[in-house]
Amino acid sequence: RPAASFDTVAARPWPADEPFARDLLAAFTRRPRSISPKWFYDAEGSRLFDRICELPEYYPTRTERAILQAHAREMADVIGPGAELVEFGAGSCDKVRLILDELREPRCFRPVDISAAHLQAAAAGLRRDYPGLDVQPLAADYTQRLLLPAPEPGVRRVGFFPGSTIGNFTPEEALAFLRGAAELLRGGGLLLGVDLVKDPQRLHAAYNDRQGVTAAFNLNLLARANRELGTRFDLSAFDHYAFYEPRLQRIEMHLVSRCRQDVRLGGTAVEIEEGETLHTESSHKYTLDGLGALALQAGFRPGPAWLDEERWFCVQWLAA
Ligand code: AVJ
Repeated sequence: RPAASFDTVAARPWPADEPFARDLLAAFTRRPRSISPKWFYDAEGSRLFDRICELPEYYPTRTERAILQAHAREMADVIGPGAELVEFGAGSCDKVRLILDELREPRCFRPVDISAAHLQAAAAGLRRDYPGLDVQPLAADYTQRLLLPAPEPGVRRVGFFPGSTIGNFTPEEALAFLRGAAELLRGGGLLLGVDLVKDPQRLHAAYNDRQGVTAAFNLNLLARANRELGTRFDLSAFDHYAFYEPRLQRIEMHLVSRCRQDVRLGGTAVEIEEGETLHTESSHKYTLDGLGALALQAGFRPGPAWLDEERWFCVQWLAA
């Protein structure tokens, strides 16, 4: 291969206006370096996340599903008849089906998700399988204030936020989110899925699976940048590193540089030292008491909590 071939490839123009480009540049120019985990989820990242959910070490998805399966009737009773259901970050809308199957005369279902394409497909599937249900998808970022029409008089609005997605928020962000949700859901409530504090070894294993799927998921952030932004990250120059920090009750995921390296982000040259990290995700774990206190502070009244036998995961009802 002629040595010139590399240099004659015209560099792709840096898409400076794209939100991912802006966030990635900001991530590499602040200290400590960190980026929002929302950028994991392109098509490839979503596929890898689906594989994570099937891993033997990754207990949250199957544990929450078992809790929903075992207690959906009781949950539907707490929600009550004729409710409007709003799911935050609905994705493929598969968990909510366990609730919908037991819910009496739901008035309407509003799945909210940033990915419009994903949402339309999920809504079509729900309309097919629940012919009487009024499905009203909303393509929006649920961390911002949601603009929803006021429910008809007498209709209780109930939120569904499964998957311990709330764990991606810091406690301060979780409080802000819950305050907004309490306001939106006043008179109804929130059904919240939360991963619980447990043996650190178990937590560690869930984010360090033997097949390396979580590592691929983490590294996909840089692979995605290479695909979408034309960066030239060498994926073999970074290690996946995930650990539990008990004092902050959270898993931290990082990409650690294996060597000193220079990367170009458009017009900006970034120097990365050997051992330097990009913090890509935090996944906060809660105790039942900590969750209850946070919910109270946000203006909810904690009600029943459903747990698995091992007490690894919890689906908590919060009355608004
Ligand atoms: C989707 C945020 C709940 O934190 O466990 C899984 C994402 N990251 N493995 C989590 C994730 C690495 C997941 N959440």
